[in-house]
Amino acid sequence: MRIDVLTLFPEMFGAAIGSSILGRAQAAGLLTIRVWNIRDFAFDKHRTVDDIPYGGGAGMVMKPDVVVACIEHVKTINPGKVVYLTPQGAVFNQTKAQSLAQEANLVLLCGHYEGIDQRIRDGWIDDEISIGDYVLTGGELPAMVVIDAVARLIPGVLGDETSAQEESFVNGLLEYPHYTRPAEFRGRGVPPVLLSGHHEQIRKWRLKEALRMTLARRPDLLEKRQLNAEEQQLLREILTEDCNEGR
Ligand code: 21W
Repeated sequence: MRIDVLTLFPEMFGAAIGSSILGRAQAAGLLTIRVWNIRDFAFDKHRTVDDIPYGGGAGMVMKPDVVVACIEHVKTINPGKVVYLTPQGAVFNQTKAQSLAQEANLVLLCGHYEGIDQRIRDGWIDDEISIGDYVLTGGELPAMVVIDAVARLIPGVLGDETSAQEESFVNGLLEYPHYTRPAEFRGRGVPPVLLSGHHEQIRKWRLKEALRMTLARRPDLLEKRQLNAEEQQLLREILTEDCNEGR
């Protein structure tokens, strides 16, 4: 996959795309990320990228001529969908990450100030994404979030091919608790079943704890998900245990 990022703050991307997993994916030729400075496409000697809003009001708006010059140049190299990161976009989730991971090419546009001129959106943007209901200063961190979530779904990017499929959200449950050595740490043990070597009992315990965690913290996920017979039985056990708790 090739991803081109359009931003006024290209230096923000260094650590995120150069480090460990994404760096290795690029070295392996699985992923190419190129970051463009929108300011390089300005037309005047001051390299102006924004202007005051028509109709008045606070803040500045990114200029359509400059942003479109940047988009059109990048599109000669990367013909992918242009995705604008904006608080007004559809909220990003794992399903959206999976669908973007099917694309061979993506162009991510990061906004700043009050955003971009509406005509850019009307004529040059294919998709708009938010990463959640909180206010940031720009689209750069959201672009990095999208890149990270999408890149790890590309086959070969994670060391362990299966881990991206097996985890939380993919099966619709939160993860079960993890333990490593030592078997006792400051008076706290490890659930004995995990030390037993009984793989079937361990599988059942992990499924039950995943259900318990999801019920406690994300009951909305349980409502969305169909439970099979084993999961229904484990959930009934959890509910009766909780009834008796603190008795
Ligand atoms: C924040 C731009 C707020 C515009 C009232 C009047 C991209 C983002 C962003 C930003 C506004 C994402 C205002 C989650 C985010 C992003 C910068 C609205 C301010 N209020 N996902 N004017 N959260 N944020 N203008 O902030 O560009 S994806």
